[in-house]
Amino acid sequence: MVNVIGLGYIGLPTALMLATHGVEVVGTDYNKELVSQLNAGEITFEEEGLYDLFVNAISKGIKFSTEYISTMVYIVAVPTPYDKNSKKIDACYVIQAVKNVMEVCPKGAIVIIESTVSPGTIDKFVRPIVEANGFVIGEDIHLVHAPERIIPGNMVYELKHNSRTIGSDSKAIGERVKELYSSFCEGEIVVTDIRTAEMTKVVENTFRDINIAYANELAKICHSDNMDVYEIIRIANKHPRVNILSPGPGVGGHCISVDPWFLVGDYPGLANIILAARKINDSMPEYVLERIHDIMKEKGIKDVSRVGLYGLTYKEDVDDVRESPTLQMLRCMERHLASGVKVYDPWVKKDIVENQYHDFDEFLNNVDIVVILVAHSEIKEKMYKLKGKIILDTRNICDLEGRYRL
Ligand code: SAJ
Repeated sequence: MVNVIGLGYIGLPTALMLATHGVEVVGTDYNKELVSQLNAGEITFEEEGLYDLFVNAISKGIKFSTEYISTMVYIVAVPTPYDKNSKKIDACYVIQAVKNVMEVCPKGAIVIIESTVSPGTIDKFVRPIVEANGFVIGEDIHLVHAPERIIPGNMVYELKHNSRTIGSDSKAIGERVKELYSSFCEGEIVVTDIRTAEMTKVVENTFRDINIAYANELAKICHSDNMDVYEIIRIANKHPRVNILSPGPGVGGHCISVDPWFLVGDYPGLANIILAARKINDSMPEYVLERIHDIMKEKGIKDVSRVGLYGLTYKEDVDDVRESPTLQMLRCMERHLASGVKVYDPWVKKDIVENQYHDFDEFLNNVDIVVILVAHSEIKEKMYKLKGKIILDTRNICDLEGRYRL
C-alpha cells in the first residue's frame, strides 16, 4: 500500500494514477474540508481527464483520510514555498509531513519526497528527522526524491507519458521505486542519487524561466525600436538549434516563478543569469501597466475604470491563480492608488478581487480597453466580440485590426 501525503495539484493526480493502475492507495491531507470533499465524490480542482481518473480510482478502492497510515511506501507531495525573508526554501510542510510519517512508519519503509526542493534539502532537513526518530537511513528507512514534471493543463497525459527522475541513496531502492512508478509511467525513468535529482528538477524550471525572460527582454527591446518581436522569434525559431519561448505579462504559477529563487538564495554571487531572468520576468506586470498607461494617453482615456483585464489565472485553461501576473498587476496598481479597473476570468468562479465580473458580455459592456492577460480558449473562440474595443494583447492571440501587442 502507498500513502500519498498532500492531495494538491501533484499529490492527488499521482494518487489517482497509482490507484487506477492496481496499487492500493490511501491519500492523506491535513485539510479536513478537502478530504471530506474527496470522500463525497467531488473533485477539488479542474484538469483535463482528472474527473474520470478520480471516478476510476474510487472504483478501484482509493481512500482519502486526514490520518497517516502505517505502510511500507510514502509519497510526500506537499508545498515547498520560497521564503522571501531568508531567501531560502521554506521546508516546513515537508518537515512536518516527514515527522508525521516517522510516527507511524514501520522499519523498512521507503519515504519518497515528490515536492520540489532546493538541492541539499533532503540532507539538511529530512535526514536529521529520520535519525532523530532512531532510524538508520538505508537500513530502517530508505529516502528517495522523485520530482514530478507534469504541466498543469495536461497533467493526466503527462503523468503517463513524461520521463522522470528517481534519486536514491541505493541503486536497489531506486529500482524498486522505479518499478512502482512504472505501474503508470510509460516514459523513461532515470535512477540517480538524491542531490542530482534535487538539482535537476530546479534546473529544468530555471531553464524555462530564463528562456521566457529572454523573450520578455526581446519584447521590450523590439517595442522600444518599433520591431515585431513575434515575427522575429517566429523566424529565429526556424533555426534548427533555436527555440525561444513567448513573451507575456509575467511568469506565474507555483513552479517556474519560485524554483529559480532556490538557486539564487543558495548560491548568491554565482546564480547571476538566473537572478537577472527572475528580475526581468517579475518586471513584466509593471511593464504591461506602463503600456496600458501609454495607450490610455494615446487614446485620450482618463478613467481607469474603463480598463478591463481579461484573465486572473497564471496561465490559460487552468483555475490556479498562484503568483498570477494579473494579481501582481493589481497589487502594483493599488500602490499607485489606481483603482476601479475591471477584471474577468471564466475559470475563477469566486470573487477574489474588486470589480470582478462573472459574465463575459457584461464585462465587455463596461470597458473600452481590454487587456488580454491569459489566453483562455474562451477568448480565442469569442474574439469577434472584442471588435470596436481598444485591445492590448499580451499573449499574441488576437488578430483584430489596431490591436496593440507587447
Ligand atoms: N509563460 C510565458 N511564456 C511562455 C511559456 C510560459 O510567459 O512561452 C508563462 C505562463 O503564462 C505562466 C508561467 O510562464 O505564467 C509558467 O507556465 P508554464 O506553462 O511554463 O509552466 P508551469 O509552471 O505550469 O509548469 C512548469 C513546467 N516546467 C517546465 O516546463 C520546465 C512543468 O513541466 C513542471 O512540472 C511544473 O512547472 C512544476 O510543477 O515544477
